[in-house]
Amino acid sequence: MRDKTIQSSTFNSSTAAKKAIDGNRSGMPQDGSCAQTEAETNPWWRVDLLESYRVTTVTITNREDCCAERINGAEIRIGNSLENNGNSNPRCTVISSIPAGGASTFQCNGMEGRYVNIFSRAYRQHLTLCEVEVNAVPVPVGMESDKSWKGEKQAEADTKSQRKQRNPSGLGNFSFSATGTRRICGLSEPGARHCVK
Ligand SMILES: [Ca+2]
Repeated sequence: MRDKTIQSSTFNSSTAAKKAIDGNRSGMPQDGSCAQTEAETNPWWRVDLLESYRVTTVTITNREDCCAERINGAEIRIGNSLENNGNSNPRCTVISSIPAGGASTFQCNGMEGRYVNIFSRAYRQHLTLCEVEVNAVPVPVGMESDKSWKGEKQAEADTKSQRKQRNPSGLGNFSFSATGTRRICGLSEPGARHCVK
């Protein structure tokens, strides 16, 4: 899956945000495979899926060496908005706890969004994520429910363009015969009377 990650701050050079999607579930930060923020208030981490998906599950691997309880109360948020860095998007769940070094899977039931955030309400604390795995399926063309992350007009243009690509006959306004040479006009197409039958 294509992706981009960012976090509210980075503890040191071996704890970059991308370490949470490096495919390594090691829970030991010294292995260099965990993302970790500075100790701060409301630390967060985000992955950009680059387009909107329906997220089925999010699996998070917690750190193993210590401090497993720091993940408690963190929220998984999914949506298309970058308001408040994406942390105001709809909430999938509040994490009660994840065992030290363990991986827990949270059901998000097809919540739609381009951004998946892990948002902690902690006070002056590190957010450490050793692996975050997002399972998602593409949103069917023309079914996007929230286009607020880009201009409405652009979204509308995109949708029309995609619809045209996937279904050249559009909404039944016109179509082409099997040979591609004969245009058949539908009732609702403006100027239909000019079509060649
Ligand atoms: Ca990792």
